[in-house]
Amino acid sequence: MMKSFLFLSLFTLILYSQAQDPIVEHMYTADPSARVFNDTLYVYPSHDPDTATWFNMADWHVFSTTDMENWTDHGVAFSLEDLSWANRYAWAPDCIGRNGKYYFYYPVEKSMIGVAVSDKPTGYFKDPLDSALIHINSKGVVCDRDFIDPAVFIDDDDQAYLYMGQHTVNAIKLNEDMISYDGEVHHLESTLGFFEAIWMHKYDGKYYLSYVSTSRELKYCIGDSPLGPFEYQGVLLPPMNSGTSHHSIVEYKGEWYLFYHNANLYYQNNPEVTPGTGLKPGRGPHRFRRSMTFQKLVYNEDGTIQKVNPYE
Ligand code: FUB
Repeated sequence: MMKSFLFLSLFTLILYSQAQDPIVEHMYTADPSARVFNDTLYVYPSHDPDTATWFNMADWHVFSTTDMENWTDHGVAFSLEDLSWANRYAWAPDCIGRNGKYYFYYPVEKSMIGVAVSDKPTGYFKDPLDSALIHINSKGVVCDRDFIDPAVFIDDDDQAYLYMGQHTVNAIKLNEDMISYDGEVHHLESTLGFFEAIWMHKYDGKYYLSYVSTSRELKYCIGDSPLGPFEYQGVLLPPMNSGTSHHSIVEYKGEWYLFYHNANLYYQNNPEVTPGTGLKPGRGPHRFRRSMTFQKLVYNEDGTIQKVNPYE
């Protein structure tokens, strides 16, 4: 018994002494959506409050880097205070550039997705609709839990797609104006063990749909079209010590990166607290005071992606 306890303690120590560091330390950040605009990498995360004991987020900051080492916080780019139609849960956002404008998609109230627009990737963004772009009661939406986690993707033919949902993946085709859609809601397969945090990217002509699964592992599948069907490929990242690990995948300066979050900044700031493990993250503030990080992603020759080891 004592032997296995010693082994476990040592294992935990090794796990956490090697875990990935937060890329910003002055605030808690989660759900990082990384994008490249004009040779600069921008990250659009959620902002977990310093004293959070639940997902009570209220605004969004934008961060940028040109060397993957030094990060600039551009400050608040959009806030719940800017909305007349929602006042809770400023969760995982995403952003994309098109025709000289930047479109910031964000979930609120666990039931609505909004869009805000700016001339700059750092904002300030403005709500052009004064209402949600799509919400849980919109015609065609199927979502058996929260309606969250928008992720935007523009294909090579210029068609833009917005994915969102929890447990069920809803996808819409955005119109050219990026602030409306064609009225139809598509539903992607429910057989992939999808939980939340969908991300779409294209590599070598194939569509990669990655997501946090019901086992809290980050998984991915590949298809020949942005709306599927998709074939399951495997796990990209094991469960994190924060319970959630919402990610994004981006190519920058010839390298591919996986951005995600863990609870390492919380444990760094609270050394008296014993960390949970990825599989058993436990209950506590670490689940709501998260920190974004990233690692390189490596493709195999056949287009599959090597599993990331977050402890190396
Ligand atoms: O940050 C709030 C929620 O936690 C996100 O919407 C999920 O993806 C999870 O990371």
